[in-house]
Parts: sequence; structure tokens; C-alpha cells
Amino acid sequence: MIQLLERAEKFADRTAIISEGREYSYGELLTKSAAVAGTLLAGRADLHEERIAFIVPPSFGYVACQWGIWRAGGVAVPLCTAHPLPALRYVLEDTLATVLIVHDDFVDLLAATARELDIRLLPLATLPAAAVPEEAPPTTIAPARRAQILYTSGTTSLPKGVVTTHANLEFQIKTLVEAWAWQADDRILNILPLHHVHGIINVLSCALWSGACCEFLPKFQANVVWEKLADGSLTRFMAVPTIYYKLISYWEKLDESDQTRLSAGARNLNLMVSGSAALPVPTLERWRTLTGHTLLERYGMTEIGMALSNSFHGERRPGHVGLPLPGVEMRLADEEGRTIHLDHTPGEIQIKGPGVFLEYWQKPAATQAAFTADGWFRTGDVAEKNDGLYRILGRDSVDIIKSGGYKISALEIEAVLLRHEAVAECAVVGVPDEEWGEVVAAAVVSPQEKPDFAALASWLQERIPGYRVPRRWLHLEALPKNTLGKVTKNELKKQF
Ligand code: MLC
Ligand code: AMP
Repeated sequence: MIQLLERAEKFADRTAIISEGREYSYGELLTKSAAVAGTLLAGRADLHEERIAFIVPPSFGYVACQWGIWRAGGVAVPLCTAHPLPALRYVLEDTLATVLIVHDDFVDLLAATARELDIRLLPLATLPAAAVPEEAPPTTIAPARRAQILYTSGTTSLPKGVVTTHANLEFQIKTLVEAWAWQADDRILNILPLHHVHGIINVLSCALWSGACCEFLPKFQANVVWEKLADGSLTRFMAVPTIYYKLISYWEKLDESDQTRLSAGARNLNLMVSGSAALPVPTLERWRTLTGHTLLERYGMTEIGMALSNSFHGERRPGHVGLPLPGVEMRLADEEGRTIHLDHTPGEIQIKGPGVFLEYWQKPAATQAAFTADGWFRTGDVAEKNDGLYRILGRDSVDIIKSGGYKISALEIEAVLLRHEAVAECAVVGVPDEEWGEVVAAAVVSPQEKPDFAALASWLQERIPGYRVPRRWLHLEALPKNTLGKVTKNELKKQF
């Protein structure tokens, strides 16, 4: 968000980003983002919230594009580098993007689509290193303007664009910087994708707000991450529970001397955070034994940024997500919408505050439905308060699955599956899994005697992101249904 750029002037000589083996200063970020903005503006004074999509792996280039778009008055639409073409095309069409900035690796994949949709394709490699001084745009953009659109899967079959303003993002960042005591001499490793809030806000933007340094690894690899955690250069690390699970599994296969070395190195960090999905207590305890760190678990969502957090200085209670962050208003509501004041009484988490998103992009009815009449955002997550701290109990919809920290809509997968000739009827559910939290599972009624599920999975892989492809399959004569003909998904889950 635009205030990040204003602050960056103060840190010009400090290292902002480490990527591809090189250090980049805040000053270099300002210079390059001015060049991106100048190119996007091409003589105009303001993009007036044109949607600018960009597909760039986590790197200096990613941040330069993000900041350049903001600087020019555009709305940043980061695309996932691992998504197949139909998923990318959906976002380009839905946002009505006017420009697509592409890293070299994606030019071939996207050139024809951009042409077809009449979107200007801007290869990252062709952007100038610095702006012509008279074209360098100012960094004053009103905080109430739209800044970013991220796509989230929900209880509809198509993902929705979550629009946040510069003011929303500023609040989401500042509340975390304050609660987790970010300092300019912090250094964090980012291994998360940069099309979701966990990577964009909690890791990258909190670091850059603070004058700290964010180091990118292009992809999660347990061995590389362990070496980085142990080499003494980092102060902070944040990840989803699946990543901690994978790091533990890797460590357990090492010989004793490597285990001792890596564990001792990791002790020196000042903060390790887990979020985006429930952190199983055994994972928290094992990690504490390995590294001495009690993971700080917090709770958030694309629409609101982070809302609840365990304490940086005080108690971090296993299985709990703490209390509302500074400035976040939160309540638990019962089914009639009444506020619950009692402990140990489950209710829906509802949120108000400056971090709450503006709207679902071009979906006024969905936006309205997401809020109560008196303005609370309905998260769909159920929690209770236990002896002063909140604990997440689950979601109110069986159609939302969390796998590897990614939110997945069962309805979206069902809608695609039904287009395949081997599928007459289907139902998708999330099945509990130690490593992934949940794995996607599909039950299929087929006109074929023996449907080929491996072939069906490959067919899906070309159409939807890989992590949404079912890992478990069941061929059924009929789906379990209630008297109204609705699939009883909780029954189905038991069959897996
Ligand atoms: C991948 N695989 C899966 C899978 N994803 N299997 C089951 N379920 C899944 N979800 C399999 C692949 O098929 C492959 O199998 C193997 O795992 C490795 O695949 P990969 O793509 O290389 O996976 P990897 O890089 O290891 O990815 C794991 C991960 C990733 C945990 C790093 O899922 C990830 O980055 N998750 C973070 C998502 C995130 O940022 N969420 C935040 C949303 S914001 P094989 O057999 O081929 O080896 C939000 C708000 C908030 O939630 O509160 O933060
Ligand atoms: P997303 O919509 O991808 O931003 O994912 C947000 C969802 O992740 C929330 O609505 C929760 O269901 C889930 N989530 C995030 N953090 C936690 C947590 N600490 N424990 C349990 N669920 C979480």
C-alpha cells in the first residue's frame, strides 16, 4: 500500500529484499517501482484504479511491480505462479485487467490469452531500470482508494475477488507490526506464495513497513529452509502448519549431529508464527522440543487480514488463537445474531475494524450477504472463549476445505468434475489429514463400470490448481442423501 513507499524514503540505504542471491535496498525498490509506474502510466497522471495483473515469482521484481502499480494509482492483482491457464484466465477476465506484467517464465503461457482478452502484455524484463525523472509519479494516493484484489474460494462455485483499500492494508500491517514488535533489524524468510495475505501482509509488508529485510526462497524446500533457520541470519519465520509438519519430518530423518546443529541455530530467532489453518497441538509441542520456540498461533482471513493472535510477550496457549489484535473489534454471535458473552459457548466469529475489506469485486449481493445488518463481517468460522482466550472449533460450512493452508471450495471442484464424461454425480469433501490438515476427497457416481481416477486427476490438473485436485477417490453406486435429496457430506466423510 502506498504508505509503504512513503516510509521507504527513510530506509533508502537499508537492505529491503534478498532474492536470487542479491541484496536490494529500499532505494532500489523506490527507483524500480517508479520505473514500473512510469511505464504503466505512459504519460498519464493516474491509472484511476485500473486493475494491473502481474505474474512474477516471489522476488525483488514482484515487489517492484506491486509498488509500481500502487504508485501509479492502479489496483494490484497478483496471479499465482502455479495456477493452470484456465484459473489465471478467470482472474484476468473477472478483474477486467488492462495490463498483465509477466515474468519471462510465463510469457509463452499467457501471450495468446492476453491477446484474446485485449490485455496489454508487459514483459518484466522490458521494464526500464529507472524512470525518466519528469515521468516519476508522485506517491500520493488517497487511502480510501482500492489497492489490491486477491481471489478467495468460498461457498460459491467461482472464486471471488476480495478488494482491499490502501487504508485497509495499512491497518492490517500496522496492527501486526505493533502486536509482534517488528524492528528495523529483523530479517524474515518468505517461502509462502504471494497471492494470499499470509505471504503478502504478514511476512513481506510487515517487514518493509518496519525497515526490515525480507529474504525470498522461490519455493518451499525443507532442507534449504532448515539451513536458513540455522545459519544465524534470520530473526523471524512464519508458515502454515503443513510446513512445520514437513520441517519436523525432515529433521527426524537426519543424523544426530545435524539435528543438534539445526536445532541450536533455530533457537536464535526471536519469533516463529503459525497460521492459515489450525495448528495441531502435537505439532506445536514437537516444534517446541526441536527448537525451543512456542509457535505463536494467530487467526486471519483474506477479507480481514489478521484478527486474533496469541501474545508476543505473554501467554501462547496451545490450541488457542489468543485475543483480538489492537484496533480489531470482534464478537461471537449465535444463530439469531445475538452476541455471546459466556465462556465455553460456541458462536460465529464476526469482525469490524479498519482492516475489513471494501467489497467482493463486482459482487454487491455477495458483499451485502457477508455482513450483518449492523455491519459485522461474518467469517463463517466458529469459536469459543476458554478462560480468557479464543479457540477455533471449525467452520459452519462443509463446503470449505483447508489443505496445506489453502482455502478450497468443494463446490468449485464439483462443478468442474461434472463436465467430465466419467462423472454423473459427485460430491467433494475434506478429510482430516495429519500433514495437510485436510485432503480433498471426491465421491463419484459414474456411468462407467470402472472410472479411471488417475486419468480424471490429470484431466483436473489442467483445469484447476494442483492443490485442489482430489487426493482420495471413491466410486459409489449412489451418493448418501437426506430426504430433501441433499448430499449428506458429513456421512460421506465417514466413508473415506
Ligand atoms: C501438494 N501436494 C498435496 C497438496 N499440495 N497433497 C495433498 N494435499 C495438498 N493440498 C502434493 C503434490 O501433489 C506433490 O505430490 C507433493 O505434495 C509436493 O507438491 P508441491 O506443490 O511441491 O508442494 P509443496 O511445495 O511441498 O507445497 C506445500 C506447501 C504449499 C505447504 C508449501 O501447500 C503452500 O505453500 N501452502 C501455503 C498456502 C498459503 O500461503 N496459504 C495462506 C492463505 S491466506 P507428489 O506425489 O507429486 O510428490 C490465509 C489467511 C491466513 O489463509 O490466516 O493466513
Ligand atoms: P483464506 O480465506 O484463504 O484467507 O483463509 C482464511 C481461513 O483460514 C479462515 O476463515 C479460517 O477458516 C482459516 N484459519 C486461519 N487461521 C487459522 C487458525 N489459526 N486456526 C484455524 N483456522 C484458521
